[in-house]
This record gives sequence, C-alpha cells and structure tokens, in this order.
Amino acid sequence: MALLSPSRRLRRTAFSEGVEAAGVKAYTVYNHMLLPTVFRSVEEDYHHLKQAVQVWDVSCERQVELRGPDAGRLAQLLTPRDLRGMLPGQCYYVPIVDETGGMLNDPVAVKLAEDRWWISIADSDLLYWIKGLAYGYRLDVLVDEPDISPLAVQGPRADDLMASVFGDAVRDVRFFRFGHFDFQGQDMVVARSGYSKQGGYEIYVEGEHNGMPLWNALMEAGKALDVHAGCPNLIERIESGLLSYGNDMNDDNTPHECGLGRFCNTQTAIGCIGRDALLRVAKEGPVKQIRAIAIDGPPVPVCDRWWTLMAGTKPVGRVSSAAWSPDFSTNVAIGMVRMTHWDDGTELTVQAPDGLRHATVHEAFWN
Ligand code: THG
Repeated sequence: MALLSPSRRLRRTAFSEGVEAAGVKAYTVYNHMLLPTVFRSVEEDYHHLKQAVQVWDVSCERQVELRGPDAGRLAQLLTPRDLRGMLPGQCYYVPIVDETGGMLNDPVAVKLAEDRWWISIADSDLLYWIKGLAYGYRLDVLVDEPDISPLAVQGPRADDLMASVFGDAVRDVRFFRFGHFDFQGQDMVVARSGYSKQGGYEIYVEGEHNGMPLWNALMEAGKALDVHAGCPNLIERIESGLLSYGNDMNDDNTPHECGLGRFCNTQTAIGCIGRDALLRVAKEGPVKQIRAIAIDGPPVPVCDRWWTLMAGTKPVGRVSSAAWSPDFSTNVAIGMVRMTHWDDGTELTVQAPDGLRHATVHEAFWN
C-alpha cells in the first residue's frame, strides 16, 4: 500500500515526537488520529511485549466526557450493562448499542464522580450519537471531547516501571480500577487496564503539554527494564481475544454475537436505548458468534477484508483478523461463525487470499 498523506485532519498526538524518535515504522488511523502499529517488527514487538515493558501512545482512545447532573442517566442510555453498582474509581468495559441493538462502539467507561464520566472510545464517532441523545432527551449534561491523551504501559514489568515514576502505591491499583497520582505536580488518573493481556496500566494525561515530559520520564526510568516504545500488537490481541471495533464487529452485530453477553444485563439495564431490541433477540439467542479460529499453513497475509469460512461448499462464516503466532506455531484468527458450525473442534476451510486453508474453530482463545 502507498503512504498516508499527512494533514491537519489526520491528528498527531501529545506523544508523536517521542513515537517518531523511537523509530515508528507504520501507523493506522483511529478516531481520525495516528495510532502506531509497528516499531521494530510486529513479531519483535510481540516477543518484547510478553517479556519486558512497553509504552504505548494510545491517544486515539479519545474520551467523551459526560459532565453534569444527568451524566449517569446518559451513561445508562448508552449501554445494556447495568451501571447501578458502578462506583467512582471503577472502569467498566461497556458495549454501546443503537436502537436495533447493533454495536456502535465498545469503550471503557471511567466513572470519575457521580456527575463526571469518561467514555474511552474505540474507532467510531460516538461523540455525535451521545450529543444527539443528550440534546434529544433534554438532559442536563455537557458532552465534549476533552484534551486527554491516554498512554498505556503494558507488559510483565509494567508494575516496576510505573512504581519508579509514580511511587509504590500505584502497585495497589486493582484491575479496572483507577487512582489519582501525582507526576511533577500534575494530577493524573492511572488505571490498571489496557489493550493486552500482559498486564499494565493506562495513564489519562490531561493537557497536551503534559505528554512528552511523562513519555520521557517513563523511557528514562525504564532503561534497566528494557523499556521500548510499543503499540497494540496484532498477534497478542488476537491470542488474547481482544476485539477490534470496525474489524471484528460493527453496527450489524449485537453484543451477543460478539461474545460480549457477559457485559450485558439487558433485563435490568433500564433506560438503555437498544434494550427492547436486545430483549427480543436474546429470546432466540444469536445465530452466529465470534470465535477463535486456528488457520493451518505458513504465516497468513494481512487480513484487510473478510475471508469466507466454508463447510464444504457452504459459506458458514468469515474471518476478520488473523496473524501468525510464534508462541502457538499456528495462525491465530478471530471470526464470526454460524451456530451450525461454531462448536469447539469444528473443521472448516477458509478462503485466504493466497488460497484455501484448513481451519479449526475454538470455543476459547489461546491465553
Ligand atoms: N483502553 C481504554 N480505551 C480503549 C481501549 C482500551 N478504547 C478503545 C478500545 N480499547 C476499546 N476496546 C476494548 C476492548 C477490550 C478491552 C478494553 C477495551 C478489555 N477487555 C478485557 C477482556 O475482554 O478480557 C477486560 C474486560 C473486563 O473484564 O472488564 O480490556 O484498551 N482506556
């Protein structure tokens, strides 16, 4: 593929200077913003992520802030996950659905206070849907995209690196919780979360000017830990079963089709926009669902379109993400498979761009 033409519309980030100095080799575009995809190589980055610690510029995880007395009510309009038990200091992974129950996004909701939330969005323009709801329902709430740039610290040595910059108390932050920590006189929200299963944190950096000082401090403090600039890794996230909105699912899919039923409480999520539609489809259950797929043969090419899954001559699904896994010595993939063929161990054929390949459906992912 040819190069991307930079322009003001394709937003740089608070950490772009550091990312460039670290030798970024490729980007994708996410929420109209640069998101690094490769530093050394996807495979080298993968091994390093699983062994050491990386600092990721995930500024493209933009925040939609809800502020005001109706912030909580608006949050519950967005998702079939019941938010009543959610306390300030918690993060929830929340499927967001439209009036048909179709997935609009799969963000992390961060509850700062009863009247202040961040919705840390995946790649779709959720701001406009949320603004529309706030206006249409005449809610007393401000909805905007503040100047916040998440920086992720991921990998088995993440706790040691974070403790050296924020102090030992950061080690006590529990999974999907956050605390406030000082960095050079600046208050920062630090959560134990991130788009890998190697463990780590996400720092919500407020104010673009606070980006590079933190980046530099982490790089300096991490020298002895072999810290490196990194980014969400295609191989690791497929192994870990982390879905990518726009790749693995879109607004044609319900959360149940995406295997996100465990994040839905449709019966009790009173107010949720797609509730009636989801209750209707929940009766029957989904007829297709996300599955882990192993694909035989040598490393697959890049998956930038659906690859049809066949049972004999009959199409029964499609692969949406795939990569060679060095640790599992097979190609790992994520796909949507029809109910008739989604059982663990089902053998299928996938139409990869370089020919037909044998594939096996798995109930669980590899981690
Ligand atoms: N962190 C933050 N914002 C984000 C992402 C993130 N916005 C964009 C994108 N990633 C949203 N998608 C996901 C997908 C998966 C997870 C988080 C965000 C995730 N899932 C775990 C899982 O499925 O096992 C844990 C979910 C749970 O147990 O609650 O972490 O990464 N800030």
